[in-house]
Amino acid sequence: MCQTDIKWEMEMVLLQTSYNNLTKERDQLQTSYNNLTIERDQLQTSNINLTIERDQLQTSYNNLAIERDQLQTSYNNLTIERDQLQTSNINLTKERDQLQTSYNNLTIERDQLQTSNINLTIERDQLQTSNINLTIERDQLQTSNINLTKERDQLQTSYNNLAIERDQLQTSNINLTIERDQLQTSNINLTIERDQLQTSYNNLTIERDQLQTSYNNLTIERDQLQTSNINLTKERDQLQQTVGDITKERNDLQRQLKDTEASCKTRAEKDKMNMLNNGWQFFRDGFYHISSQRKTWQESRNDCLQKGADLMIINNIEEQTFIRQFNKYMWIGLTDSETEGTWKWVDGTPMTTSYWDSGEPNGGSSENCVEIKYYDKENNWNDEACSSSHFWVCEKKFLS
Ligand code: MMA
Ligand code: CA
Repeated sequence: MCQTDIKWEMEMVLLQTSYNNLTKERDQLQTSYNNLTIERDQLQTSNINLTIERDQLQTSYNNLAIERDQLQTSYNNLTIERDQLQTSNINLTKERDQLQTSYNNLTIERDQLQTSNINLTIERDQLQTSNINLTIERDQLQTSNINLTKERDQLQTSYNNLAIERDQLQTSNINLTIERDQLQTSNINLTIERDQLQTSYNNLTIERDQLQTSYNNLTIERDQLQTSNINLTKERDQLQQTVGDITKERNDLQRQLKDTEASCKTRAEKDKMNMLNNGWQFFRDGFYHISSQRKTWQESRNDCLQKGADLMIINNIEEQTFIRQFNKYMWIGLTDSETEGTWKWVDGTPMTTSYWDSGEPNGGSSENCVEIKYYDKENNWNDEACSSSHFWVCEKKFLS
């Protein structure tokens, strides 16, 4: 072969190779063109969607701006309202506190009135009972008095009638005596003039007989009156006897009442002696018992209650001075367990007079019970944890 042919053939191979490469490149470009076309279409679609979304967001932004302005206005109004409510809340709180104070005072007053009402009711009931008994006795005495008055009046009337009758009989007796004397005189004359005056004498005899009859009748009547007088006198005496018996009965009952009262007093004295023998101390109107063991406040109180007493209540300087002389730390009946800071005695009354040691009470809610502590000082109360153990003092009022 000649050299020209070889050269041409090599060029052909080179061309073929370059043609193949170009074809590949074109195919790749074609593929990348297709991909870009797809991408462009997708971007166009996504551009359209974003435009729509942006418009919607613009609208919603405008609406939110309007809403925000409205909320700002309403926020301002609410702020004003809140300030007004705060002011009114402060005033109401003040008012409520004043009402609470006045409510507490009224509750205390009501409790005191209830106690005094109960005592008065008991006293009134006793007075009513004694009034009823006295009314019954008075009514019985009035009835017996009325009956006796009636009987006395009847006896007085019958006595007056008898006196009148007696006076009439005396008058008639005097008259008869005068008549008899005249008859005697006339008889003397008649004896002299007997024959002539026989007729007249007979008449006088008849008249005298009639007078005799009437005199006899009056005598019978008088005897009957005397009998009835005797009977009435007997009846009156029996009634007087009955009145005497009833009076005696009443006096016996009065005596029995006095004896019963005296025996009650003696029993109270005996109770007092019993307590003194059982280790109680008597001071003024009460008995006091000091324990020889130590217990918690509640256990101490239970012991007093079981003895028919309670922990001691100190109402005045005399009691405070009395209890110091025993030289012991002792629980007394004072606590603020119910409401922190409100001290109450075990009978429910609030503490008004107090003898706190300096710096006391200092235990807040962890010290709610009170003990007598430094007995060498007049002011010696200390608030203490109720669960700690101490001696204690019971008090029982003496009802004489
Ligand atoms: C104890 C306790 C308190 C009291 C103080 C007083 C240390 O605590 O009894 O109740 O107040 O003593 O010093
Ligand atoms: Ca204390």
